[in-house]
Amino acid sequence: MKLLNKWFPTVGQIPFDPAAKKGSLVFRHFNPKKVVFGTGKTLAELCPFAGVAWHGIRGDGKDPFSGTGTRSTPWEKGGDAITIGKQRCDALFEMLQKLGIGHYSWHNYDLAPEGATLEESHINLDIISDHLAELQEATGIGLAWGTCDHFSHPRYRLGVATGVSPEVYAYGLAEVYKMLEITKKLKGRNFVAWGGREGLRQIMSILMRMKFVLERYGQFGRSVCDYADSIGFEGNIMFEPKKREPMKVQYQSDVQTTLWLLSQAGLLGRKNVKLNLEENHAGLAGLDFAFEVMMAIAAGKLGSLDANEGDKLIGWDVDEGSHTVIRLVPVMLLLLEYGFDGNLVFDMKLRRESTDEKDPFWLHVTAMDTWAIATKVAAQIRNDRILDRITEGTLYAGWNTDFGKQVANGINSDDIINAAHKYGPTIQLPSGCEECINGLVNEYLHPAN
Ligand SMILES: [Mn+2]
Repeated sequence: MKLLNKWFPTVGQIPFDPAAKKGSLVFRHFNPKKVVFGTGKTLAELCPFAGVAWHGIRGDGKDPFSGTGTRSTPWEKGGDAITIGKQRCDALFEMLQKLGIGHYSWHNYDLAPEGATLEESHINLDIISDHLAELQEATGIGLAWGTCDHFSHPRYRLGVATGVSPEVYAYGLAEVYKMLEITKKLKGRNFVAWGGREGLRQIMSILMRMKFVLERYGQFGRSVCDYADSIGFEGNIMFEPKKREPMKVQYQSDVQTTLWLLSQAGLLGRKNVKLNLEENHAGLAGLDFAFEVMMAIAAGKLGSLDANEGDKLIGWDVDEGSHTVIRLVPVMLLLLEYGFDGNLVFDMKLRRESTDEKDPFWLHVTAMDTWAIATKVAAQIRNDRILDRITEGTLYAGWNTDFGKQVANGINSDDIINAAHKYGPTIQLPSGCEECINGLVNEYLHPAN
């Protein structure tokens, strides 16, 4: 397979070379072929990474305080809009191929230019997706998921599905229909419905319309799912919680709120309706990523994950690259225990200060190594069943007694009352072991030498 090499001429294929001298741009932990102890699976299988078009190729260093980027993105120059669109695709695939990343994700207008009419936009999407199909064929890189940008254009400033305008509702839905077709054409694994501006800034502006607005949310979601079925799209339709930004409050705030909305919409029972979760979005809701993943798994609705990292000191969605191992260990424990059929999608961007051609590669290499370390640590913890010893052997041991089993199997009110009298108000409890567990995790992260 020929290595694409035009847009990042100073970077070659990134090798796995743990012995390389410090500061080298190499993988030290992500060896895709390595079978992870106790799992029977390779790191590549356990970490199904995907790169993204929006931050990965379109990101130029803008932040919420700047209208001007700081980085040169040469593929944005030198031709008409279609030529530039194709160059964006080429640059994305070159970057992914050099990193050994097997999948990508995109919004409709990340890569294809938006036209002056819907028809023109659709033609552009046809042309660009033909080019993507060729790149997929040439590199073996596949589409993780497609989605629509329903937050950038001014027409979407007051929402789409839950917005004020039936014309905008129709336009946005027609864009989704087209992007579903394109995603199917590119053999995309899944489709994401995030929404972006489905929320509010001013509570008084919606008080009298709340019921109507939430009904439109459900109707829009049903239309997306029905259309996917009608064209034979076999992937999941994944709804994505995010509590705020760009709106002050978004309706799909967190996993449990989104599950409730999907339930109200009559969509929760559909097998291919899932959730797409993101580390930084969990943080904006004041929740741990692992908690959100756990709740989605509990509901049988985990679809895919956006792999990035928020900053607890910054109040907005910073989309930093994953680099803190400890945040990912409990997530990987869940994925190893319950299985995972989605992708780890790098919805992460360079800082505005990072301007070197190599920086996107540092971003991805660091994130991939971080997930690889977390995977190996989680597999070791799981293999040792060390958490089971604490939870089953100590914390929840009472539920293994005859009385525990009797309660868990269902117990009538008379037996409950009799038991409460018998055991009385002073009941022996085990320690919660929090400090012990913290120390134990450190033992796995940093084994004593
Ligand atoms: Mn984000």
